[in-house]
Amino acid sequence: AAIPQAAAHTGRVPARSTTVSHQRRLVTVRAVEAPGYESPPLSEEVAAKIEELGLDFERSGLKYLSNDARMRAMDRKSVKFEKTKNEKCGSHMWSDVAELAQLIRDGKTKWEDLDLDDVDVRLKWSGLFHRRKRTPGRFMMRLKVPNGELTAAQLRYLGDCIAPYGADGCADITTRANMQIRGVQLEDADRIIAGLQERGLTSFMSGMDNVRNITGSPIAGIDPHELLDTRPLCHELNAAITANGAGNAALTNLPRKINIGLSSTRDDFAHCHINDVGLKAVRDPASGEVGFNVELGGYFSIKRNVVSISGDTFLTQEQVVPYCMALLEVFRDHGARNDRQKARLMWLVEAMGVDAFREAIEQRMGQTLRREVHVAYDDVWARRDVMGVHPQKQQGMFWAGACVPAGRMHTADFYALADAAEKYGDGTVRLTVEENVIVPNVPEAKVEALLADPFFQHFPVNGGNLLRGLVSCTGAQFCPLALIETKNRALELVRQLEEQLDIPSLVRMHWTGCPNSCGQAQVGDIGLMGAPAKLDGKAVEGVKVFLGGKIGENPELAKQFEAGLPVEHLLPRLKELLISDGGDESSGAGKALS
Ligand code: SRM
Ligand code: SF4
Repeated sequence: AAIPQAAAHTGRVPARSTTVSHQRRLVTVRAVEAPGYESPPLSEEVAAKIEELGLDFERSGLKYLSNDARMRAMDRKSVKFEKTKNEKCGSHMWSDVAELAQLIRDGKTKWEDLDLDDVDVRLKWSGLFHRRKRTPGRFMMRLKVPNGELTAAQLRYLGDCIAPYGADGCADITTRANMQIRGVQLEDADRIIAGLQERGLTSFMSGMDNVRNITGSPIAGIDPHELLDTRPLCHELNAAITANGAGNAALTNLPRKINIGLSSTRDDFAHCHINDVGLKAVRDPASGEVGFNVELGGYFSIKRNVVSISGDTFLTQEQVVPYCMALLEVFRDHGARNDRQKARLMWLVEAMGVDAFREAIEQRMGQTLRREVHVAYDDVWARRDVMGVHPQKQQGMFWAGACVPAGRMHTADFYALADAAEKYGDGTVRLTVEENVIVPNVPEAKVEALLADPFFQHFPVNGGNLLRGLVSCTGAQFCPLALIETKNRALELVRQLEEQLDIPSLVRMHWTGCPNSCGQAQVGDIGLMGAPAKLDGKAVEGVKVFLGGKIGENPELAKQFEAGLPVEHLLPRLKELLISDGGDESSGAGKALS
């Protein structure tokens, strides 16, 4: 079917290289020109509908959509969030947040008196997630950390941001190798955001119907096995999508969230298979060129969990940013807006077919794309564990992967990590999608001292085989959707299991507090998902147990093994699962996992 053409971007806004140039020292990132967009002219039909609904077009999220998408967004059956966006685009919060903060500082209003949709929904466009249910008046602020790379100065700033909130302030490394800070009060938010932007970071476009943090290889640029360094592309893509962190109104009203990940080795550290757009580096056997095969549509949700399918496209490195920008426009203008459970990219790809989807992107790029490249390997590639100390491709240099238990960090941890990165490495760190941290570029002569440093006892480089593989979503401590508490419970169970069992090899245990699966339960060797359960006839916190998730070159989602297991029964059940068939308690990981 012919794809109706919406307004592609015209004109350009000047490059603002601050975000990118601030960000890096070791790798040179090209300054990015953010695309300038024009609002497509209103069709008569759309204008009449806007009038009928009494919407303010200039303020609404309809502005940059195609006329077809505008009609679908205004459909009577369209969902609540589309209505909220039609009334006022979340992009207005990029400036409104300063006004609201000032009004609160001046004592002229309180967060309780502000428009409910602004506080609880639209502020997410600025990265501010009100935790009304768990900690009313406190916000979680989600950043964007392309390729998970942070500098010591940025780490110290994040420590400074949460320090004033005392016991309410903490932070989490996320399953998208990103950072979220907690305890934030609205009256401080504009200043925190300004400080982030001064330091080459942003929180804009990190929630609701926006592109999520772009993930890459956590050992990019230092990995002896990588085909390319994913960092420049992650930074450039992030800069283009977010208009260098300032916010890009034209790409902020997507039908739903969208995840993009880039992998540079057969390890697939970015988990391309569970990203809406997975770009997997390959060397074209014919030309020798290194580019990316595209995978499309992987995602998790309450209703559907699916691994990506081939997008039958090969991209050169230069095509990555234009391809993703065109793909986002196609998603924006053609994705479903009347059912949020059917709005993720996979549904659009399935509805259009892979070839028509590629053609729609080609039309917008104005060029034909090559088809997927087939690469045959005659060996098996075991996904590497990046925790611990490993030699880099640079002679005499090492990286140290350190466990951050359940990804949780406090003010002092930020300062100590920044100090450690400067003392032993080059003053930078990488976050991983397993919620851990890597200190790169440690000269051989400093490795011993690093390992003996008390800080690395707290964030162990040689952590236990369960701790090293632990991933946990936020859970009931802060998340309104959680069915169970996760992080603290997970850590306590890991402590007990590591004390009681001898676990001879890495076990990846993924905890997720509800079926949205932010903690990626289906990816783990063992996945635990918050679910209802009964004990002695009473409703109690429970889990579904998933087993056998495979990651890396030939990924498979874990399968449900058990439902309705009360959390009280978890310790004995996990012990059972971890002890091998014939096993005594020292024989290690096994039975159900093998
Ligand atoms: Fe998520 C919603 C936390 C990664 C699927 N996710 C939420 C919210 C915003 C719910 C809410 O309104 O509070 C959670 C915020 C809790 C909090 O206070 O932290 C939340 N998601 C997270 C994080 C922080 C979990 C973590 O501990 O690391 C991750 C932040 C990533 C980031 O930096 O942007 C996070 N979320 C994921 C992932 C994993 C991934 O991206 O690989 C998934 C599954 C993969 C996917 O999206 O396909 C995921 N989150 C969801 C969903 C289900 C999406 C869907 O299509 O139905 C929701 C609910 C929604 O969007 O309606 C959700
Ligand atoms: Fe919250 Fe559920 Fe996501 Fe955990 S999986 S962070 S409980 S939405």
